[in-house]
Amino acid sequence: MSTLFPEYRTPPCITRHPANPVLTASQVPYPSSLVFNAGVLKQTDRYVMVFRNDYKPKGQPELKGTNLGLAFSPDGIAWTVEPEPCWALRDHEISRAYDPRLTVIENEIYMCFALDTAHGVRGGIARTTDFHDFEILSLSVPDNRNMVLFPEKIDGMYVRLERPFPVYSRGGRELFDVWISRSPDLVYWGDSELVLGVEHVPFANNKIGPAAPPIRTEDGWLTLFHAVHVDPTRGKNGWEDSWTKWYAAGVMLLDLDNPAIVKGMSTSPVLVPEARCETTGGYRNNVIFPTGVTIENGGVLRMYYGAADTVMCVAEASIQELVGLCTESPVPRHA
Ligand code: BMA
Repeated sequence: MSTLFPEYRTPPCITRHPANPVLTASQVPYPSSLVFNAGVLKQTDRYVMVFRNDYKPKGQPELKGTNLGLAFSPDGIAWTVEPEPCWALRDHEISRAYDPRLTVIENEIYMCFALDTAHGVRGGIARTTDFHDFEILSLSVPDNRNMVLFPEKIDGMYVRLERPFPVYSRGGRELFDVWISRSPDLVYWGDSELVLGVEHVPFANNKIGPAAPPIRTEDGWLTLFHAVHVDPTRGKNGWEDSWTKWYAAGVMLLDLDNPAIVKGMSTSPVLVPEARCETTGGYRNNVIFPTGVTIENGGVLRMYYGAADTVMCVAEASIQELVGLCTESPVPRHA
């Protein structure tokens, strides 16, 4: 059980899968130390996962490399990893691509990803048909990441949530929010608006960010986000040198016609680090980082999340119950 925040518990309507963790580095047939933050899609006859794979190059003690791995599953729980990574970007400017999110829009498969470059972190969107060739459609200016695409156009436009990091203008510290942008073609992005400020999330004091692609419900776009709390008195936790942050998942409901409007939000987190693989023995303990969702029979939302930046886990909840948690509208609308 979480000891960091006794006041926050994963609500009873969320069930962790008994098979957790559903994917670990030991299942990967190439160098792999950490397997986490995966985009997931449910196709007609299979589930597809593109996961972040951090590894130590041969003979080196430090984590130095990141690539993206590809796995398939008949049920979304038992995964088989393909023999080779599916994507690795590295040149004089780019050090890695990571944290993929997958969305299908009008039968095309898109992957959002973060790109670490010598000149800052960029958010990218690529199109693929086979999860091997990725055609990059757009890359943001730095610093931006955690992009997720809505699964359909809204008012004729593609829409994404994103998380810029305006350090300079926010007092020189991390204090980051969820934004929305729109595009006619997935290449040119604009019409940007603030969706949710970190100050509107009672369980975050550091930063928040989009998690998995939103799903349409009658009441609005059901949207997961991650929320980060920092307490300088908290001890280091995990085998990374200095990790003290706490990451939980929150849920909100965005207006169907104008998803810049938060119709409601749960005032407590919906997934709190509590299970052993989330709190103990990981690279960065106490991290829940959802990056994929699928819709299952009986109106169930399956949530895929990186746990402790080390393994992939799954939790499920009734979509109706999640919608029911989004009771309060936290954001005063500006004129
Ligand atoms: C974020 C990203 C994620 C990571 C998370 C927790 O800033 O780097 O990839 O899972 O921190 O470490």
